[in-house]
Amino acid sequence: MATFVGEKASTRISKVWSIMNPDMHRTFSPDRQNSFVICIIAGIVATCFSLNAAAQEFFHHDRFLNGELQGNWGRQLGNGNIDSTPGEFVLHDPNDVSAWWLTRIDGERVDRRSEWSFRARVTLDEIVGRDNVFFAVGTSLYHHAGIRETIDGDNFLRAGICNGDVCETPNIEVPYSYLGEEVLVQYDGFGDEIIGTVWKDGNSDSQVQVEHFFPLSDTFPAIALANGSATIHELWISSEPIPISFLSGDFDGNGNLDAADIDALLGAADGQDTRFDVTGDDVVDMTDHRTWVKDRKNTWYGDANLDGEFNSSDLVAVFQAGHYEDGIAMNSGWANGDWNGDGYFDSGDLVVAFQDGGFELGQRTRRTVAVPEPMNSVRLVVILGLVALKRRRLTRTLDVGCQSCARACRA
Ligand SMILES: [Ca+2]
Ligand SMILES: [Ca+2]
Ligand SMILES: [Ca+2]
Ligand SMILES: [Ca+2]
Repeated sequence: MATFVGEKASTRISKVWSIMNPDMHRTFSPDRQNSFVICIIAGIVATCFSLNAAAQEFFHHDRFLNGELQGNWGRQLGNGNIDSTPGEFVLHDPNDVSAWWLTRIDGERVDRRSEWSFRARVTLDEIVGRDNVFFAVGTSLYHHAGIRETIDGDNFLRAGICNGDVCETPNIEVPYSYLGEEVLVQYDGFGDEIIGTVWKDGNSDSQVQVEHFFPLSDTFPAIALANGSATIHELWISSEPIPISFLSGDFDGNGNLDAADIDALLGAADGQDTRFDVTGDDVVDMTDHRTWVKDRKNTWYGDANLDGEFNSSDLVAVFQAGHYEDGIAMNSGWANGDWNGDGYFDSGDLVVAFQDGGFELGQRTRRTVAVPEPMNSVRLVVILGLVALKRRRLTRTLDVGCQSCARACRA
């Protein structure tokens, strides 16, 4: 069998082989050389795939709906225990500190990384052992962000690095108690910086943040608890920064419930990314879409500009955007008329919007009563008739037409 390595290379490989296999160097045949080269190439390919896999984004979100963490906390430090029930993941360590490292998720190995973003919605339940209880999220090398409450009622947030009992970390006071109160704690370790944040859901005034500069090492995500018990209600672990928002449903964390958020939710529908599960049933579907519109944003179908009202301005905006029956697949979002979430703007969206009954009713309140169906139908027929005229100065016609329609319907 012909070899496909040159003589010099063959000599070098023989030397490497003899170093690796001292008992076999005398029987190093050309076939073995080929096998060895194939192994090296296979190794390089495997390494490339491995590096590629390591480069992929990691994201995990868990609400413990089945009473368990969706994964395996592969290693534990300390003698604390986990006592979870559906929807809650309870950590308990009465006398010392315990840490749990996430090394596998659903049977898949978690790659070590230096950069992690980690959030927990947590309640510190009680101080048991010493004069304080401490809960932290971070990594198994003890880069962390943690909250601590003392028995005297002093409350602290810290972010940094601990090595054994020695911690290098800023520790700042937080002006509210954690005990019995649900808070969100976030660890962001990126570059050489660790940022810790704590806040109460929906309350931007409650945010406290601290940062610490320290070189980060490759390691696993981890959670830790000392001297008491804590309930984790929800966990997010990501290799990309998790945007902090005080609004539920503000998926991009820009501080507004906007069209980008509802379009992102729609993009995630029927998928596994439960970041977009606003109803909390671990499924992302059109119920989440509706809940976002009606409960989170508290508005009407048809409110294209999301100012809280559905009126002629919205219709003018969507027809100006020019997506109405444009025949282009899946190019429409909320702002340009796709209100039923099928990716198109067509009469189906107008039907959904007018059936919702908010046209020219102003801001929706929780007690707003939808307009009786016959009146909506009249409006819808008028609007669809106007749409049929769309090629003749459509937007101006619509603006005038919608106002006329509303006057007619009120009369
Ligand atoms: Ca947003
Ligand atoms: Ca859902
Ligand atoms: Ca509007
Ligand atoms: Ca649509």
